[in-house]
Amino acid sequence: MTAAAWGREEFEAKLRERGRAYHIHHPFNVMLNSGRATPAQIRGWVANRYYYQINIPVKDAAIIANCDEREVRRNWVQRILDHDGYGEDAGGIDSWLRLAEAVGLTRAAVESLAEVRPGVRFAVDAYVNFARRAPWPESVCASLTELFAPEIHQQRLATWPQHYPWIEPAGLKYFQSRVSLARRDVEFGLATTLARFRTRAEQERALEILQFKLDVLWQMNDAMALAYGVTP
Ligand code: AHQ
Repeated sequence: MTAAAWGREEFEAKLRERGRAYHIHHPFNVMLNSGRATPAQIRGWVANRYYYQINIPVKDAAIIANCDEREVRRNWVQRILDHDGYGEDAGGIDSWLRLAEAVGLTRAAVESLAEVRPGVRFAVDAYVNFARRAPWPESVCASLTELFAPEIHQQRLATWPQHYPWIEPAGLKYFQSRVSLARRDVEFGLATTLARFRTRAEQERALEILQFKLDVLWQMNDAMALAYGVTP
């Protein structure tokens, strides 16, 4: 006897419950946002997270390549422009390089990827390769870790200026931009996931996919904690 599908509200609640495994709770991130990080740990985090940032539009392009629905592509293409830039807007990747300069790194050093730890690279590559081969609704579902992203960006904006006065405030522009963009992204991603994962088995699969992406983010923090330490 197959279990009955959850209603929309219950399914959404189950997705949101997974927020307890979001990387906002990882000791490395807690250290960053509680003011205990050294400049070297912050520089390591910025240089490593750059690899994630430059791969987001690659991941999103893979989703579009797998998607045969024009309306979905029309929506999703904005995410690529948000990161790569469009017209006068230099985009989120450029903002991340601005953050790199604000924490005392050079653009060239960060763009060289020389500092990217193997565990970070493998986690990010796992996410991009997942999006390349999975049906596009599964990759939409994987992006739903952004349900929890506005909080982490707001936490940085609320804590970094007083904890890290040595970081040039202009460098925090990326976090500011993501608060509203993450909310916009999630509106479409959540509606699509709730609509496309209908049976109980599909809904359980959606939770598995979200957990995979939560593990990607958690593993990135594990690798950085190993490389740079977690200051108690
Ligand atoms: O800056 C982030 C971003 O643009 C995205 C896109 C989205 C996706 O498609 O998987 N996920 C994501 C995330 C961003 N920032 C992370 C952070 O901690 O700064 C959080 C991350 C996410 O929650 O998945």
